[in-house]
Amino acid sequence: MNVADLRKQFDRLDPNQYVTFKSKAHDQRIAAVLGIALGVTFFTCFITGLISHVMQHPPSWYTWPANPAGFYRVTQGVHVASGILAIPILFAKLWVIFPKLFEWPPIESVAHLLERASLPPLIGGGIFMLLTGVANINQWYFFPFFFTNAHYAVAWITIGALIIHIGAKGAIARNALRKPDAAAVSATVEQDENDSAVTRRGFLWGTFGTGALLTLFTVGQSFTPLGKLALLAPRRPHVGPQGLPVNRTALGAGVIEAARSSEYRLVVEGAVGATREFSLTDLKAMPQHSAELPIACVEGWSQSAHWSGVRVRDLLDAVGARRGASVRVQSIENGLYAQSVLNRYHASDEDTLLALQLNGEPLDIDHGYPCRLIGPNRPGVLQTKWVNKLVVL
Ligand SMILES: Nc1nc2c(c(=O)[nH]1)N[C@H]1C(S)=C(S)[C@@H](COP(=O)(O)O)O[C@H]1N2
Ligand SMILES: [Mo]
Repeated sequence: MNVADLRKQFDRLDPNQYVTFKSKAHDQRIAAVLGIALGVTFFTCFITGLISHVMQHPPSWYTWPANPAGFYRVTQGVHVASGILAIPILFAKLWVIFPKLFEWPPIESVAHLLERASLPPLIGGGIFMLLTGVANINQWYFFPFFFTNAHYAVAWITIGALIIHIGAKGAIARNALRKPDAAAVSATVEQDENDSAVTRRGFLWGTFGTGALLTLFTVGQSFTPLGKLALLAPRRPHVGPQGLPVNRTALGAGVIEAARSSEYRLVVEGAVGATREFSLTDLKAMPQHSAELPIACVEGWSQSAHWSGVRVRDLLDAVGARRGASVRVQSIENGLYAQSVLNRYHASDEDTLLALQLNGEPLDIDHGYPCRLIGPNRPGVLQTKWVNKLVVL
């Protein structure tokens, strides 16, 4: 048997003899448009996700600032919104390119091999990221791994595969978008009109329309002017005690008794071993400050509120701590989010408070009574509730 014969045998395996794809949506131009939309949403989601990660798990070489106060609220809102928007676009793209899985021969060159090899991590990673992200904002932990680490690691794999994919497919997409010569366009338009199934344009409208509706009915979870429309979001930003959602309740954290006890004391441990205790009455007797600051949960909801209480830096001054020290803030409870660290910018910021009041009322126990940390430009998870100890580091 010679090479030509072998080739013939090989071509006989071509699956395209058995399968046909009729939809007009299996089209290079549509694939290119969706690819660009997907690239933009994925990169937006990736960058904002990195910001979120750096803030929640600060690396030793970077100290993140306390200003602008609402920065994290915006980046995390955009992170969740761009992830949600990517969902219909990803599934539409997978549908459009599905016939490519049957391409024959399966591998034509080294570049082609590389491009094909990047597909499983790209598709698998993309689906994984969106699925775990949606599960997380719904606090639905059906998976056996720790969300934060897995979501972060797979993000790198996905974005790496995406970069390879763009490198391999960028030129093809550009051509597909440039091409339409008049004859081809009129031919396809005619074809579309003759076809009772979905047209190319209809398919794109359907995809982006779905994305727009999903966004419209969720983005209000952080963009409060649309708060009432956040019907598909797990939280609406106005719903909760004192006009603010609750992440973990006092009952859930098992702190009700300790938080309401007359024995409650805030312990402030100075660096030089100077330690002072404050009762709630002591805290109320100190100078009170107010700040308008958001709670911006990593899960995508956020809401601004009016907080009053004692400046953390005043408490640090009371134990003679040096300005520029960082501080560990501890809660009565000892769950996963029972402590957080204030870096030197956050500890000394005039708006970083141990809040005693929220929106003009004594703090609700679910929001952290008797006192909770609230500071500018912090992920919600680091706004520790039911605080009973500050340790100068
Ligand atoms: N002690 C303690 N503080 C906590 C939490 C917690 O589980 N325990 N959850 C955090 C998270 S994830 C968020 S988003 C905010 C929400 O504050 P809120 O419940 O007052 O709205 O509280 C933070 N403070
Ligand atoms: Mo949160």
